[in-house]
Amino acid sequence: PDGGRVPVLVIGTGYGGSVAALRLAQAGIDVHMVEMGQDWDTAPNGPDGKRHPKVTSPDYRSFWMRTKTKAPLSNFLGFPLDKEVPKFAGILDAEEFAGITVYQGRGVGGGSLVNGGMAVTPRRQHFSSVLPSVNADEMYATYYPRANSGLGVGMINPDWFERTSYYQYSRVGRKHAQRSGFAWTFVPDVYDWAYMEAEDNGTVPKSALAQEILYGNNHGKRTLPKTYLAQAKATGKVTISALHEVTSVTPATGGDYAVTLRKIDTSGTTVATKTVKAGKVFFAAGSVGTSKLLVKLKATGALPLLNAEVGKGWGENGNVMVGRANHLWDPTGDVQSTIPCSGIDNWDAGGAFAEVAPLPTGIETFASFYLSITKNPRRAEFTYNAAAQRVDLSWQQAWKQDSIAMAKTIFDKINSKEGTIYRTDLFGSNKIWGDHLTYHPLGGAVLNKATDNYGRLHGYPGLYVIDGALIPGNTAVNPFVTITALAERNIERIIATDL
Ligand code: FAE
Repeated sequence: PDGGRVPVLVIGTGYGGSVAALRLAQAGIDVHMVEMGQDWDTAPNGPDGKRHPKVTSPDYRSFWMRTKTKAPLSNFLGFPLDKEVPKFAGILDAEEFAGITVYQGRGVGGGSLVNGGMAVTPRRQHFSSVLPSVNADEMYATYYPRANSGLGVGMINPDWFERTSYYQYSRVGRKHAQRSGFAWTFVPDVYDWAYMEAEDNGTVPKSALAQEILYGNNHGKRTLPKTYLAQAKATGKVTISALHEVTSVTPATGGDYAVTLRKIDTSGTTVATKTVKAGKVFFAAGSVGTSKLLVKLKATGALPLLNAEVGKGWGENGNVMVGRANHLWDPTGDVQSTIPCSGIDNWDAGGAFAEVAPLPTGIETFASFYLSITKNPRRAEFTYNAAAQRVDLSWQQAWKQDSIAMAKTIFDKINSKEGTIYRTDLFGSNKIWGDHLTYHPLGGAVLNKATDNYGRLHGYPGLYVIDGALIPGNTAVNPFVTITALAERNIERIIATDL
């Protein structure tokens, strides 16, 4: 509502924003959410007659405002995979900083639209290193269970796992892990496992079993628009404006905040600039989105009282990718489910937790592929570059050497036991390690530093951070369950005391 006033404005519709919107609405408060990406539930189908394309055939729907695709795996068997596309408000942003490309979801539902759905609660003994200022008893008794239930987390049926050809790659991953003495575990996921079995039986349209991931799933995945956001909308108290980007937040009269928005079309052109007053504003634009906004608003004088912690404590959850070349007697399958269901846990001994990941090319590749989460201790900082009028990030690609060393505690051992080698054809020019990217940006407005212990920004009553920016760089496992659980904890306190 241009020129109007809303009691609460939420910037972003990912995990943190969706939790905030639902719980505020249930407490009787009207909430307006703004999202720079599209509402994919109402977007037209593409030339394939579907909402989202396969991972093997990216097109204009796949990337956020790029003229060339930037797939995480840039090459295959020596051939570059990326191609030119028209600039469009696509679903996956490959945001490039000097030392790292940060992949993020764009659209109503944020990262839930593009991610693998792996829904992992960190082991209790690791929690104090993830969020040192948070009471672990409360998290494990109340907020992790609440998050798991709100997200619809489930586990693969182990009998079907042993039978289906779509998880041959995971069974090979298990065999190799166990032969080298590593702990191998099933990993929970928000994908509807009964639906996936029905896909295998041929009774429903295929999604995970039809190479859909990364650029959206047409079926089966319990994304936020099907869980938290569906519930939030059902209250009748939540409205969502898609293709609206927040560009400024600054104090206004009467304790309100003036929020400036840029309405764009799907090619990124500004079609309107709007101003809205809000009683309270929740920053839920994701670790990068929230950090960029806060750093810019502090530096340009819109929110000068934000403290010096804003922009600091950013990490990439130690993400590093690698492929191994198997022997001919260890095929990983020409059909592969896109939803990973297992991992290798060497966190305590080597600082690495490796997902056994799919490589759903449609042909037998004899490759085992892994995304590792490692205990990389490096932290970067966002700063405002006044000359270029943009926010820079100080991460250096060389810092990933720490992550590579930790991942090698698993894969050097497996290679030596199996007599196998690393693949060199996945990331270009004989590169073994995918060390140029992250899927898991975390931090930049760290809990109990840039904010108080519940996400209230210092200096500005009524401004809150409630997303991955609160988490200081690492969750030891995949992050969204922890982001959701922390948001559940913080919003409960904020509703009880601030509203
Ligand atoms: P997020 O979900 O990123 O939502 C932020 C939203 O704010 C986005 O929709 C933005 O478009 C929007 N936004 C940003 N700036 C603005 C602005 N100025 N104005 C308006 N809107 C704005 O934040 N995690 C797991 O736990 N398991 C997985 O299996 C997994 N796989 C992943 C795979 C991929 C390819 C990717 C990219 C991520 C994956 N993740 C996974 C990470 C997970 O999706 C991510 O941690 C969460 O989505 C972060 O949640 P937030 O609420 O912080």
